[in-house]
Amino acid sequence: MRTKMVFTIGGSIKPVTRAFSSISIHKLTDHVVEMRMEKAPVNSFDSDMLKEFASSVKRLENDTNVKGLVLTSAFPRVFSAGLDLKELTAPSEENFKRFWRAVQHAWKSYYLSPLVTVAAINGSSPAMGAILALSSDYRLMGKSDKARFGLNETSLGMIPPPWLMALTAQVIGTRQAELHLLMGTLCLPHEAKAVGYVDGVCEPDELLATAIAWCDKACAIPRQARGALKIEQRKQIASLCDESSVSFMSNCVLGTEFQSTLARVLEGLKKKK
Ligand code: CO8
Repeated sequence: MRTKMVFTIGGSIKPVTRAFSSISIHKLTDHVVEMRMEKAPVNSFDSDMLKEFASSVKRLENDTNVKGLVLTSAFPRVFSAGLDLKELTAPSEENFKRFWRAVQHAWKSYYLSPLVTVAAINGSSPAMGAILALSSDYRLMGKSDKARFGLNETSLGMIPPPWLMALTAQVIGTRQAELHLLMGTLCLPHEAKAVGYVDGVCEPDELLATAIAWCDKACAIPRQARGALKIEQRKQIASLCDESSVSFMSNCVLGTEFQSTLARVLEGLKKKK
């Protein structure tokens, strides 16, 4: 257990003791907070991180002073490496389904949040990392010749669930979604901008300030109208993310193609050392 200082928007500081802690909240402006992912080394999402992510969003929604959040990473080269690959390695069906329900819950909490959400992508952001960015109201990526952004699920042997196919098509258009999901493309920042994955690319030292400025502007739109519009635009895609999607993913992830591809991916990550 470690104690962590959590800053609330009202300026008060609450010490919170948790068994795990992968996310911290920092006040940025009167109505905007930074939600910083800080699970070393690469912000991979295991069950605990998923739970903490969803509960952090909920806590911010319950704070009447907070209107918007900027999602960031504490690590300079990685925004998020996506789901924790260890959670996907030969799980029992029961454990996998429990994990996937947590994935879906965390995603829906963020995708349907009435808060203004902006992703400030300061490094590589494959798979679930990209999904969180695509689920934000606005996304900005820092210039880099090393960072990659994209949906590489198929190259891992994972079939993107129907709600992810729909989300991708909604953001980048049907034809581009077909191409990039099929190829599992990982894009450099300027390529991600050209595809429409991100709304803007800026110098790394301007990333946070640019994200805050956009978030502040969106927070000035009347809250009820803004929130209702967002739900209307998103509820159909969110409705695809249900128990049938859990079974769909269970068939894929427990299958031999995914498990043998994953073993090669893990081997490749080890060999990098
Ligand atoms: N899970 C667990 N551990 C990971 C992951 C991961 N996703 N990614 C990296 N690591 C580990 C590495 O094994 C390494 O561990 P160790 O230090 O013990 O050897 C450590 O993190 C550091 O990794 P790197 O040395 O590779 O760090 P780099 O900064 O050089 O590179 C990258 C960072 C680019 C993120 C790179 O690690 C990478 O490409 N990782 C794999 C990313 C990936 O393919 N993720 C897919 C996850 S599956 C997923 O998210 C599917 C979502 C789909 C569905 C939608 C539902 C919501």
